[in-house]
Amino acid sequence: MSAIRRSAAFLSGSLTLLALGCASASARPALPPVYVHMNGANEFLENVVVVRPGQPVVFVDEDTGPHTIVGYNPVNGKTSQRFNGAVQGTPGPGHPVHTYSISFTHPGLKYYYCSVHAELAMEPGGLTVPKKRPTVHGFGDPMDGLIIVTTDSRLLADNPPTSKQRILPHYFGG
Ligand SMILES: [Cu+2]
Repeated sequence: MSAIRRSAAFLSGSLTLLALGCASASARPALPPVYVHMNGANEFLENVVVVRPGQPVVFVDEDTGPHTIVGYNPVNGKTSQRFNGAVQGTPGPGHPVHTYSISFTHPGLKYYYCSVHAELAMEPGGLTVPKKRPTVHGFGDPMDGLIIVTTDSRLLADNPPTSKQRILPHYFGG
């Protein structure tokens, strides 16, 4: 191949890359949701997940009973008006599941709990944390979780594998 033909081929490749770059900038693909599942253990299965700003977190109720997803501020104990969802239960596999979806504009830590199965209490140090309601069945941990909103790719790579699946067949129940 002559030098001219080589540079022509190179130029053609560069133009293709340039065109692809423009296409991805003008029509950015939607970020896939990150799923958090609830089941009969009265826990959020993926209780820490990491998302980018704007990326949806979808809470999926695979339990027979209802749950809520309520954001709170551990510093002042206040609950969120916007991050405040409720989902109904499902009879089991083959039946539809109910979901609650939310996304966040800014990086930060988004704490939440289920007000059916946990309650907020102030610790001696002054921070507010969820505690398991005494009458609730479970393994002792309160039903709560944390969403980390960030652009840090190392943190984003740490999501549990189950957070990629909308339905986890083996987690129906209770
Ligand atoms: Cu709950």
